[in-house]
Parts: sequence; C-alpha cells; structure tokens
Amino acid sequence: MARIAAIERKSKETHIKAKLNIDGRGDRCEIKTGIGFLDHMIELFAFHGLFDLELEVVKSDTQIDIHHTNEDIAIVLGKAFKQALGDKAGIRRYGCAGAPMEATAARAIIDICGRGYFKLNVEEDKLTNNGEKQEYSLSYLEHFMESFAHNTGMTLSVTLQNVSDDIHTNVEAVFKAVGLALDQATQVDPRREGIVPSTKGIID
Ligand SMILES: [Mn+2]
Repeated sequence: MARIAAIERKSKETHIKAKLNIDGRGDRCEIKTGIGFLDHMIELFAFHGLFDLELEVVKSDTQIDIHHTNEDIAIVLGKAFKQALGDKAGIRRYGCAGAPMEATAARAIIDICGRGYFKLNVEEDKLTNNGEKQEYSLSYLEHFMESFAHNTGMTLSVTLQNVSDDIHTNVEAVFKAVGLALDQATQVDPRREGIVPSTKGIID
C-alpha cells in the first residue's frame, strides 16, 4: 500500500498544502514556503530522507514575521507523516542518525511512538543568542521541530555539538540528521510485516 498523504490546512494566519510520499527518492520535491532559508532546509531534509515532498505556502502573514508560518509548516509536515504512516504496522519505529557540517555535528534520535515530544540539547546561551540578528534562529528551529514532533506523534531528541556562529550551518546539520533518522524510523522491516511495533499492540 502506498504510504502517501495529502494535507491542506487553513487558518486565519496561514494556508498550507502538502503532498508526501514516504517511499520516495528525495529528488522529486517542490518546496515553496516563501521563506528561502526554510525551502533549502526542508529540501535537504526530504532529499536525505528519500521522501518525495510537495509543500506550498499559499498564504502567510510573514509581513509580521515568520513565527506563524514556521510553526504551521511544521504542523502540516507532521500531519502528513502521521497520515502517510497509517497504523504504523511493520515500521522500524526507531531511528538514530547524525550529520556533521564543518566543526558542527547534529544527531537526531527518533521514536515514532505516538507521543509527541521534542528536546534540543544545546548550550543554553547559544540557543538564546544564535541567529539573533538573522532571518532564522535556533529558537525558530526549536519551535519548528517541536511542532513537527507533536504532529507526527514522535519523540525527537536532537543534540547539536560545536554550535557554529553561522545559523545556516547549525540548522542544516539538524535538518539533515532528522531526515536521515526519520528515513530509518519509517522504513518497513520485512520481519515485522503487518505487526505494529509496540508491545501495546497499537501506536496512536
Ligand atoms: Mn546550505
């Protein structure tokens, strides 16, 4: 069965559409968020996760700032993964992957357990200050991944080591690591055919 999803979400702040194929190739993506930086990061995530993803922000309120759009994109992306995964029968459920970029290294650990939880492990002062005067920030990254994890129904732990002064480097390493780990976690293990990977028998 195809593991695909189509999501459309409209609020008074944003209107976002997404189409996802979990079993894709990663090179058939069209990401149009209106935020160039985020287009680049989501494309990297999809490419390295081998996901085919179309994402379009039809309407946004970026005249205020990117807060709502950043969050709502992550909500839609999370809902798309949740829908495409269905009852989660047969999946590996866990994933752990890392991606370095220059001195910086990001590691992502995932459990698609139905419980949305996100933790970014980074030095506190870096979280507060990194990217302060730039388009994006570690706080925006944290908010994005938190919304993504909650809406996918996964526990996501990200550790960022040797935080760079360049926000691009930090965020890129994280998006790649999350893509790689989510690819692992969503893969079907043939030994587990038809079995929901939980001793509870279900994953919400
Ligand atoms: Mn880049």
